[in-house]
Amino acid sequence: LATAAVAIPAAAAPAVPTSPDLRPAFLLTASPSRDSQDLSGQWTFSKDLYRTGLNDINGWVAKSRMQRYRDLDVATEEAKGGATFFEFDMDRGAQMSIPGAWNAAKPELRYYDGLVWFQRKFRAKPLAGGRAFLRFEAVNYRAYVYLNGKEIGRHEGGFTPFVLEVTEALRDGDNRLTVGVDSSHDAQTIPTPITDWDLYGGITRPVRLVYAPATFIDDAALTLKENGRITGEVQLQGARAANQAVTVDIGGLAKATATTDANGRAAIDIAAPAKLQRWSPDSPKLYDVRVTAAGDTIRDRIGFRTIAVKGSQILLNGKPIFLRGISLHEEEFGPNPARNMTEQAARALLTEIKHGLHGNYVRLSHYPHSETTVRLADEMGLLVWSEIPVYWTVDWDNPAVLGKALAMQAETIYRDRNRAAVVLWSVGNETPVSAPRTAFHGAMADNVRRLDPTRLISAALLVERHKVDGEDVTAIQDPLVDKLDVLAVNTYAGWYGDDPLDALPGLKWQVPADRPLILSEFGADALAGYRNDGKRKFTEEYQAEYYRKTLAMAEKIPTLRGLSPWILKDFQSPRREHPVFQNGWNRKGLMSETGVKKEAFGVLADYYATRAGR
Ligand code: GCB
Repeated sequence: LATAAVAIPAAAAPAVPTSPDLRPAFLLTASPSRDSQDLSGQWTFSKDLYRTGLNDINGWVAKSRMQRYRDLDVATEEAKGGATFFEFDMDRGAQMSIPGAWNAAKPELRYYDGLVWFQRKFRAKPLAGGRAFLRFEAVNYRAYVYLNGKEIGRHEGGFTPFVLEVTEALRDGDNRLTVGVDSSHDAQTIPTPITDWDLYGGITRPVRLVYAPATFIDDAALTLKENGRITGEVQLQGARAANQAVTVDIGGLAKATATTDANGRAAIDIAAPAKLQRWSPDSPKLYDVRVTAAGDTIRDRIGFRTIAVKGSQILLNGKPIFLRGISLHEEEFGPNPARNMTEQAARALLTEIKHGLHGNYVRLSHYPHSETTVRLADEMGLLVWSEIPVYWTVDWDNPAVLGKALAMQAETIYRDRNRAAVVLWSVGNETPVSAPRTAFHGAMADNVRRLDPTRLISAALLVERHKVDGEDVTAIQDPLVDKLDVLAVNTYAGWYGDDPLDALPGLKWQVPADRPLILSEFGADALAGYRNDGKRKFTEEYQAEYYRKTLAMAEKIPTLRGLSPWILKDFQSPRREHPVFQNGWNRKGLMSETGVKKEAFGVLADYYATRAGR
């Protein structure tokens, strides 16, 4: 086929802001191995639709009556009598279980979108001469954090961790932690308010109080290189961080030593031990890694593997691999999900992929999923596509928004770069081609390449249909392909398009011959249990037939190296309001929200069972 004559706008020079490594002030990536206190449990909360706790129209008297973060025992103050009064009391507020989204917690908060204050009291026993930090795994979307009445810090971005030092503010004994959580999105947030998933405001992932010595190991990262060496870095923080001896022990098989530089950073570079077992989905071997420096020790469990692209092949540990996957939203099974990814909830989802579908891969869409999920993928053996929610559109022309995207990307990479399971960083989903958008994604891709040159870069692109020499052709017309290692497209012919299902296997595709391609999405809605002869949309039969025909179409694409159809289970979305079939649920799941398998589940499982043998 000749190349279709379509004008492609050239990418403008990207305006890349800020420091090259975008490392957050503190990472505490191995915090589960440290002395720490889990602050999960019952928190009190107070709605604040008019944001009176942050500011008030006049900013004076009413402000102090309404500031939820004051370190104040309201009942005691009231008992004194007198003129003073308050219009909040966090101590006597209603309670909610944290982590979790408020939308599922209380019926009156189902569609609440705005500011909510949360409070948790706890007792602490700080280490003499040591430091203390709060590590939030995720707050959706903005967080305003106060400890004992003092502002500790803020964070924007709903799916990435942040660490705030509280050494000064923390009391030996009783403490009052207050967090204002603002779920509202606008044209300058990532994502914007326009998506196809639910809001889920709240402190959606665990919060820990983490203790560390005055000088401590903030982070240690290791990777197996194709040249057979294990390289990485160890970062110390604190007054004695420079010039320290560092030891890295890899499961007793190998030991590396190094010395930190003036910035507290030590480079690791050793030959991989001969006995090192490579991590793969079939054999997800993880090693206990122990890092010691300046009297501090951290532990992590790390797998070692290589991932590369050669021509149109994806090579895992040097061998071609086909990605048998599915897309996943962060929604546990059940009629009223709260985004509470306990290990049990994550395991249930990943087990359906690994053992139900015979998969070896999961697309964690459309934002970084919980640390629990990614660690489980490492342990269970599922390759991971990771993405940040640069979804449909964001404000492409705005350097501040690009700055947010790069920071989110960096927070994700620093969080997950020890996870062997993660092989693909995606820089966007279905973003319509334009020069500013391509420049934005280009800057993101360059950022990823700089921060993590060991993994592959992709993006879920849109396809175009054209007439070429009178023939109907599906093609990728997107200048962003130049920045990507693996091409990926979302295709919905047979669902959103007018093509009859029987036409799908005959559709012609025109894609670059020298690059691997993944169908990052395809899918069709079906209401579990709605059945007929298969000619009607929303029936299980239609969805199953759609899968058969789309798989037949996919088989004919010579560079196809993976699939992650849309999606494992039905998920909540305010876009989906058909009163019979949807009722607020996107029904493209292969399973219902409660886990009932639809006919198409079996179609994909059978296909992957045969694919696994090829
Ligand atoms: C897409 C989006 C995904 C939607 C899906 C749909 O292309 O990437 O977020 O949920 O289509 O169901 O339309």
